[in-house]
Order: sequence, then structure tokens, then C-alpha cells
Amino acid sequence: MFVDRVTLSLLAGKGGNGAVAWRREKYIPKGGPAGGDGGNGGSITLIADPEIHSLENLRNRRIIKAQNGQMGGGNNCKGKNGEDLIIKVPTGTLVKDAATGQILYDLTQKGQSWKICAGGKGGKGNTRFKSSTNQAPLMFTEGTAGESKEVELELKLIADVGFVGMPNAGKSTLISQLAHISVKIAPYPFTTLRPNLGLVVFSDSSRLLIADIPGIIKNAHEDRGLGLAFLRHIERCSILVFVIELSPWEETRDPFEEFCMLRSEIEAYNPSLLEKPFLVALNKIDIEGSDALIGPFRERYSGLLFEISAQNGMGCDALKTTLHDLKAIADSQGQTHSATVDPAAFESECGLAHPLPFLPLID
Ligand SMILES: Nc1nc2c(ncn2[C@@H]2O[C@H](COP(=O)(O)OP(=O)(O)OP(=O)(O)O)[C@@H](O)[C@H]2O)c(=O)[nH]1
Ligand SMILES: [Mg+2]
Repeated sequence: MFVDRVTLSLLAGKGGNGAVAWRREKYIPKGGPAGGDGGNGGSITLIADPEIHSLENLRNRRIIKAQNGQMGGGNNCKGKNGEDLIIKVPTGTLVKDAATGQILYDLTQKGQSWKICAGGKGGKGNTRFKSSTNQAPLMFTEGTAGESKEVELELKLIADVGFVGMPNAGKSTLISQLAHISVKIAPYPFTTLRPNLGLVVFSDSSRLLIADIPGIIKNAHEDRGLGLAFLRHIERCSILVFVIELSPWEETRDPFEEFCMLRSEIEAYNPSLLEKPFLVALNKIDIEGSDALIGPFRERYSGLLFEISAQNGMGCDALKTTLHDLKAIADSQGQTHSATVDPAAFESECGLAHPLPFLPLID
């Protein structure tokens, strides 16, 4: 099951108290203090693990506590430290304060870790308080409490390219064609219920990670269909591909209108997503009569159009090559997530017009 949001109460371990004890050995009267320090409480650390793709393993663990430190012992023995707790989360996990929604940390790199709750410090035993004027101190200190936090973990996948389209447009067919992965494909809407990730490795060893998300329908911003929540997984992509089905299965179908609808749904979720460079993949070109529906796209987006058949691979190589080039530009500009490609570089290196100047043409 794909889980991309969980709320957790985290509590690091309390430090153990210092001990009050005395040295009791034969022939050593008044041996003096021998109370050891308490052990430190265990901390809680989050670590980004690229092998994990969902927060599912944390779904039922509402409260997570690290071990307390043990109390100090006699003979100046220090109490045992509480064990640290390491929680593995997917790369791309955002940590937010559950009450305010404020972002506390963003784990975007594999292996990146963050000590989210530090364990309490162990208290001091009475040995520590021995002085020339106080040879038999009764003092000790208590261990301090461990840090606690109420957090929401939100996964935003980290991919280079995000596929957006209506249900049944062929997004999953396209990701399987480009990245040679096997995903569920079927001739009915909402086949994809969780994002799919596919990796394309090019001959120059560069890599392109693609995210295919569930289909979006009209009024998804009012929670129609699967809503817009899955759009969070394309927020960090540097390139979007609108996958539009061309086939005329209904006489009144207007793919261009569907394209505009998709953009306005995306705008309702987060307008800055529309500033990302995008390409338009007109799919199912193999179906008879589909080319009659290309006109409005050609008028406005000629440089960004790819007429493809995700099913038989037609036009897919050209799309793949352009994605490779766009990714290279994004990399050369040191873009991490959500940054947009510089329009001038986009145009000169890819021979494509940057999508931004076209935006006003959308009614
Ligand atoms: N003829 C033809 N059929 C296609 C093409 N691409 C996809 N299909 C078919 O269209 C149907 C839907 O394809 P999917 O890849 O599951 O579509 P999707 O966009 O992922 O759909 P959701 O997951 O529901 O959003 C399947 O029956 C595919 O076989 C194509 O290029 N040509
Ligand atoms: Mg799908």
C-alpha cells in the first residue's frame, strides 16, 4: 500500500538519574561517595533510504519512543545509555510540525539523516559533588527529559519528469515504454492508484527518473475522482509531460479542452507548477481519426508537441531524447527540485520554444 502522509508523536528517551551510593569496602571506613551518573536517553533519527518508496511502515506507529537511559549505579557505575532509534523514510520525505504545518526538515538526498529528537542527558551521581568541604554529599541530579515532537511526514517523490493526464490517457503505458518497467495498464479509468516510478538510463550513463501519477479529472480540486493530492509527487519534478489521448472515441471529445482543464486543475492545486517547462505527448496516434484532433495543439505548441503511440513506441524515441536534453540543462544549472529551466538555455540547446511564452494563449 502506498502511504505518503503520516502523523507521529516522537519521544526521545529520558536520561537516567544520577545515583547516591557509598564506597563500602573492608578496612576503608567512610569510603566516600560512589554514586555513578545516569545514562543518556536514546535519540530518534530519521534517515532517507532510497530503497523505501512509501511511509507505509510508519502508518500504524502513532507514538514512537526511544529507550530511556538507566539510572547510575553503585561503585561509580554509569547507567546504560538508552538505545538510539533510527527510522528509515523514503528519500523525498518532508518533516512538518503537525500543529503549524511549518517545514522542519526535508530529506532529499539518499542517506541524509536528521536527529529529530535528542535524548535527555543522564544526571550526575553523588561522586561528582564530592569536595574538600563535603566528603559525603547526598546530592545527585535527575536525568533530563528527551525531546518530543508531533510531526507530519509527507512524502513528495523526487523525480525529474512527471506525467500528468486524464485517466486512460496512456501515462502508464508510456512509462512502461520509456523505462521498460511493468506497471498496471488497463482500458478503464483510474487503473493507477499510486504513483509509479521508472528509471531511464541513457547511453551516456545519464539517468532520468519519471513519475506516473493517477489520472486527473475535471473538478478534481473539489475532490472528484482521486482528487489532486497526488500532484504533490510532481512538485519536485523539473519537467512535466502532459499525456493527452487523441483518439476520437466520442464525437464531441475535445483533447485540447481536456489539456486546458488539466492545467486549470493544476493551477488550483499550486499555480507555480505551471511555470515548469513542459512537453505535450499526444498519445494513441495509431488510432484512426486521431490526427484530426491535433490542430489546436499545433497552432499553439508546435515546438513542444510529440505525436506518439505509447503502445507501439511510435514517436517515443524523440520524446525520450528531448527529455534527456532537458534533464541535462536542468542538471547543468544545478537545479534540484521544482526549479525551472532557464528559457534561453532551453531554446538554444533544445531548439524548442520555452513553454512560458505560450501560456497566455490558453483561454
Ligand atoms: N491504441 C492505443 N492504445 C493505447 C495507447 N497507449 C495506451 N493505450 C491503451 O489505453 C488504455 C489506458 O492505458 P493506461 O496506460 O492504463 O492509461 P493511464 O493514463 O495510465 O490511466 P490511469 O492509470 O487510469 O490514469 C489501455 O488499454 C492501453 O492499452 C496507444 O498508444 N495506442
Ligand atoms: Mg495509469
